[in-house]
Amino acid sequence: MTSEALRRIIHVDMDAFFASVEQRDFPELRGKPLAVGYDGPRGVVATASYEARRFGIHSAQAMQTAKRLCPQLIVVPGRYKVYKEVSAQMHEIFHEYTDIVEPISLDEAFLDVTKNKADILLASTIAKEIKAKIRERLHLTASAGVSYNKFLAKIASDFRKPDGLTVIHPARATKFIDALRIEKFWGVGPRTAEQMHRLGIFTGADLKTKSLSYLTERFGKMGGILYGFARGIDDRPVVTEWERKSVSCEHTFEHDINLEDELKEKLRLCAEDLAGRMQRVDFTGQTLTLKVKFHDFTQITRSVTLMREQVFKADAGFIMETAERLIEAIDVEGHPIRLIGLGINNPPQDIAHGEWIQLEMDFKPWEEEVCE
Ligand code: TTP
Ligand code: MG
Repeated sequence: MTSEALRRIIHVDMDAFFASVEQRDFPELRGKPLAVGYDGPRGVVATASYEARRFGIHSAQAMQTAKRLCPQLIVVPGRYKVYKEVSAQMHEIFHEYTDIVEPISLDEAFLDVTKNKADILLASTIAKEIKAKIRERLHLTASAGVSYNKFLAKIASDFRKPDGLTVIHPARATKFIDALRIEKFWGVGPRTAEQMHRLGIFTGADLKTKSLSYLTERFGKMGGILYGFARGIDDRPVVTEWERKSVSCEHTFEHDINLEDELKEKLRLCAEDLAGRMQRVDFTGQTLTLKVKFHDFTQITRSVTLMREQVFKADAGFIMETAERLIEAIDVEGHPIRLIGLGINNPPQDIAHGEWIQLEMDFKPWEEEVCE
């Protein structure tokens, strides 16, 4: 086992999040099939209560279909402000144990508790405490998964829902993964799964028979990641929100600048610096922000966000081109500049996360590894 076996990672995921908050705040909704979402001709289900899920109702389903499946379905609009507040309260609990918390969505996060503020040895003890605090303080339930990397912790939290706690011990990981259906692997969406099936890959054990070059030739970067997953290897760190949200750099000048050529030259150096940083941490984002601080310490920022699927990559040329357009719109005449900064934020949604598929409840090959 590699040194990553020493890490202790927890994945926490609230149960039927939006629906549970509604049932908590409106007791008349408890025990009833409930969908949160827009109740119009084009409305979709954001989430459904567990009572509604028994009728086959699920997230992203057309609301009209959901109502056909369950005519007594109660539909309420979402209250995002409340969900955000609940999310912040969850994070307060997480931070009682560690500051290495990576939010994946409002109701889901990874925690690295290898070192923790409470000096608790077992991550499962921390997971239990977090679940208890969520119940006591927020009157909600969460499911938690514990393992030595993110891939397995995520699988573990989905293993028993709602209100589950599952531990995948390092010594048992390989056997667990061998039996795991390929659809359940992080990053394998329906299309990739189909392609895998055509290649005779149905389980983790099948995946493990394929070489690294075989997988990367067919699945690119994801192939390499899956090669590791099949062997229980996932060394992605838990990245805090602050680290993940942006990459930036600032240059303060020895003397204030007011010549356009000089300014552009400084901007170019800054763009190169930024691209280098992005490359080092493998970061892309959709928004570029320019910060300009003038000699009198007043400051302005200007941003541009790219359309849907475009991102700023570690490409100094493109960053510079965009930054130049931003700076041209600023009136620098008679306002010497003492600092410029460039930053990229707004990373695109994690594709792998978007393709995540629920683990079926009847999949229980490692009963002895389930500690509740
Ligand atoms: P999930 O954690 O995927 O779902 P959930 O918490 O409702 O249910 P589970 O018990 O299976 O974890 O998503 C969290 C919230 O995000 C969910 O309550 C509503 C919202 N959401 C959407 O708005 N659209 C979607 O397609 C999905 C999947 C979730
Ligand atoms: Mg959830």
